Amino acid sequence: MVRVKPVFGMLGKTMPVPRLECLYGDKGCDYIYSNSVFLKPLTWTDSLTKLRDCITGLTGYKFRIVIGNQYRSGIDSIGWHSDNEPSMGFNPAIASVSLGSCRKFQIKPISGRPTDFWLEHGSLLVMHPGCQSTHLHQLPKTNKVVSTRINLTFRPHTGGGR
Ligand SMILES: O=C(O)CCC(=O)C(=O)O
Repeated sequence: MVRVKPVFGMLGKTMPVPRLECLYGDKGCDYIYSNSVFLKPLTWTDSLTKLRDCITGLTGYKFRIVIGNQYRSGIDSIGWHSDNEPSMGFNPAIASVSLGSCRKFQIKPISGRPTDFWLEHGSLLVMHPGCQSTHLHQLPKTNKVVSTRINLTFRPHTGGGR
């Protein structure tokens, strides 16, 4: 996996993203999030293509990009957010595969209480259409000693607006 260490902008400041990221996908399926991090897709590898097609077979959802996140230790994380970037179209289905260390994943209604899931090696979590409009999710930091975890989120890409 090729990894980048992007920075994102908030309140006029730039800060490092607390994880490593990469994007694979169809040609031209560029991805931007938080109005500041720009990812250009690398060409699908054979393994990622097989995994994508297998998840499509299981779920019926089609995907054009996959974002890889590497959490190097418990300090790496992703804060509360929804995956609502316009490039994925309205109400995207997102399939998330976890590899490596088990980490806590939390999901909550926009103004509700979180539910915890422990995402084990080899698990598949599917966020169905609608989820990104009504819920937020995060992978919090942890004080526990954990080694590397890789997360792959398979996503649609419509190229533009809603
Ligand atoms: O690592 C995870 O399980 C969550 C990743 C995530 O929330 C995202 O890529 O938007």
